[in-house]
Amino acid sequence: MRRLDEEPRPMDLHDAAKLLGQARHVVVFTGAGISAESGVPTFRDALTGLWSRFDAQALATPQAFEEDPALVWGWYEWRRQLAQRVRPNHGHLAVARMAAHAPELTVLTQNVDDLHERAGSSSVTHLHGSLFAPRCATCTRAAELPDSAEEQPDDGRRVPPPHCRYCDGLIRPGVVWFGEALPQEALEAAAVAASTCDVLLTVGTSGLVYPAAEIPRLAARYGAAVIQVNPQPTPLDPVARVNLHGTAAEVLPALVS
Ligand code: BV8
Repeated sequence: MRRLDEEPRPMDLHDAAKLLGQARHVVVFTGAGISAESGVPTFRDALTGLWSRFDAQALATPQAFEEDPALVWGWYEWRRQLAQRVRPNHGHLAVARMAAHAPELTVLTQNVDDLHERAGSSSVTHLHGSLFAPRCATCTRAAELPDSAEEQPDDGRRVPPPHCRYCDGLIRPGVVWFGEALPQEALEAAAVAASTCDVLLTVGTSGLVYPAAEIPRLAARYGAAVIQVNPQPTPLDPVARVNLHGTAAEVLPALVS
């Protein structure tokens, strides 16, 4: 029996697995950290090597593309081809397995790679778009992906973006840049899922970028139990009922029987 003056035991892996096992509707909310163990640098580390002289937040903007389309397109081509070369890790695979256990499971990701889908997760909502959905910056029509067999854009190399076949505008990455609105449909689906789930598992996000960072807070306000998986503390720590300080590929498989 715990003495009254004893510190409450911090909730742990066992408590998290129990919450997930009893949940009717689980939302899994992921950030760049879930792809880190696949070899995809996290957003704040996405500027490795020659890109390290740039600031991700400055490069991921319409202004940067306006100013130097080849630099921005080269960065996204380098990231797209890196994402194509790596494989989903045990964290992505565990999320895909969770769907077999929870009566209802929604995957909301801030990531622009396709590793959740390649791990077998079926309905994935991309809040910040995708590296695999380029479109015309002028007429917004979808464009084909460049043929990856072409020379790999080296780290830090500028690559002039292709022109649109319909209006000759420039093709841009199909991601949401800073200062751009998130896709309305994705945001609404995320808000409905967060406000109706009973457990929200947030994995590998610094919880700094809005309005996506509001999702775990919304879930907690509607009474869901928030479980956080991140090796580092984040602003979401106080929102989480359980904080599991570990990596996605280590912790997530232990949460799925
Ligand atoms: C908008 C696509 C308005 C591009 C990205 C309040 C409300 C609304 C907006 C704002 C607001 N305050 C400020 C804003 C503006 C801005 C914003 O939030 N700025 C921040 C920096 C303060 N938001 C916007 O501009 C948004 N747009 O609001 O528009 C509007 C409305 C109507 C009409 C017009 C305009 C758009 C934001 C989307 C930007 N695009 N991505 C691309 O990828 O290049 S966001 C970018 O950061 C990433 O995609 C990622 O999604 C996001 C967050 O990063 P994380 O995923 O968290 O990754 P990060 O590197 O930060 O952290 C990794 C974490 O993983 C760490 O915690 C680490 O510890 C952990 N980790 C590491 N290894 C592991 C691990 N975890 C587990 N396992 C491991 N192995």
